[in-house]
Amino acid sequence: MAGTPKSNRPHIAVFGRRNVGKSSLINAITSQNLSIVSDTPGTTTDPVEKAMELLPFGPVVFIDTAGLDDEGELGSLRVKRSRDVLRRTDIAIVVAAGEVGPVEQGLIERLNAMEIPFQLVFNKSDEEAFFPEENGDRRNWLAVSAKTGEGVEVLKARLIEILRDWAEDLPFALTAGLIPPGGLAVLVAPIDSETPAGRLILPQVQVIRDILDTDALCMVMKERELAHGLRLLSRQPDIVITDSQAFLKVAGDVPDEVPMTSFSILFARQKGDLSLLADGARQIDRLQNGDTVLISEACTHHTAGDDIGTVKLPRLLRQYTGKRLRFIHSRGRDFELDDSVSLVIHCGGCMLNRRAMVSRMNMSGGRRIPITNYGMAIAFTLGIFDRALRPFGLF
Ligand SMILES: Nc1nc2c(ncn2[C@@H]2O[C@H](COP(=O)(O)OP(=O)(O)OP(=O)(O)O)[C@@H](O)[C@H]2O)c(=O)[nH]1
Ligand SMILES: [Mg+2]
Repeated sequence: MAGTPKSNRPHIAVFGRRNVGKSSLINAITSQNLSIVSDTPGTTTDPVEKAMELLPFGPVVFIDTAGLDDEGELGSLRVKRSRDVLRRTDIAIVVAAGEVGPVEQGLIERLNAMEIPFQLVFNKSDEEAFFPEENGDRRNWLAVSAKTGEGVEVLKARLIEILRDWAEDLPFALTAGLIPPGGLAVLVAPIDSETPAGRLILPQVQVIRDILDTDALCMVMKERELAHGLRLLSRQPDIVITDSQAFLKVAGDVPDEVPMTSFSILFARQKGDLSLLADGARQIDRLQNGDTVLISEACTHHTAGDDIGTVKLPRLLRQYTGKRLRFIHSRGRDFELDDSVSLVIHCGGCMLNRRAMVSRMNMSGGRRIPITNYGMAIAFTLGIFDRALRPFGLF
């Protein structure tokens, strides 16, 4: 887990037709040979992600994509995968060479509709004359040559400007408003067969880092030591943050006046929209026999016996509702919705950037399908929903 997690880095994706020099341009910007380049159109077939430092800004992820004008059955699959990249794109680079036409126009319209900031780049300026006026407003296009390096420094400076704007819009810290400087948080991290050996999981690490950035203190313990740990303290903690799986035990051990919530609710607040996801959880009460629930997990870790998404959540929901429910699952980047789905339950999304999480919520909203997350669904079915949301003033 070295470096800034990918999900916290802005994602810069490069789009354009085949052979315009998208991969060459990424190599030129990063001064590395990250992507394969060739004069055969269709060299890049799948989106390729690379985490790197874009100095003087800092950590970013570059995404190289396949050409948007690819043809045939395989080609259109590639185009779809490139388009799917838009859902996690924070900043786009649109590359053209030779001419600007409907492909670029369509892309620009889509970027505008999705409110993704972008830079237009006219590549191969060493051999192609800058395109004529009738191709659109050329002032918006930056002429560069990935081959000679002409214009690349200007492009980098422009990207860094856009990145700085992006960083200003960043959502607040995970624990913002919950722990004052000098305050104390107690974190509950169960260790079971699902826990990776030798380390803590990413959400826990991120919350710890966040608390340290607040100049606050934190104590980390397993749920079994919680009651003992609280007795050792000379005062109550400002908040107890637990893994959702230990909710019930923790709610029992923590006095009612002490604020308590879960890691995944913190992520829901930072990456999405807490009240929208809370409304989604309330829809659990409306589920009927035969309804389909989509359980969506952003990471693709292998599933063990007592996996939360495939075993624990379905069990809790069936027990709570007493209904015959159908569960379907999506993993990793795949997130498709159809109208047969009555409720989406998403993981906390610690592996997704905010843009990706928001576009998933928008997709559900567009189809009027309620969406919630693991932590909220668990809290709801265990009857401690109100308590877990109380620290945020929602109850
Ligand atoms: N003259 C010139 N050639 C370039 C420039 N940039 C890229 N090329 C060449 O254009 C060809 C395509 O470059 P790529 O970087 O593979 O293009 P791409 O857009 O990634 O192509 P696909 O992955 O096939 O969609 C290669 O032969 C490059 O060497 C440039 O600025 N000037
Ligand atoms: Mg390529």
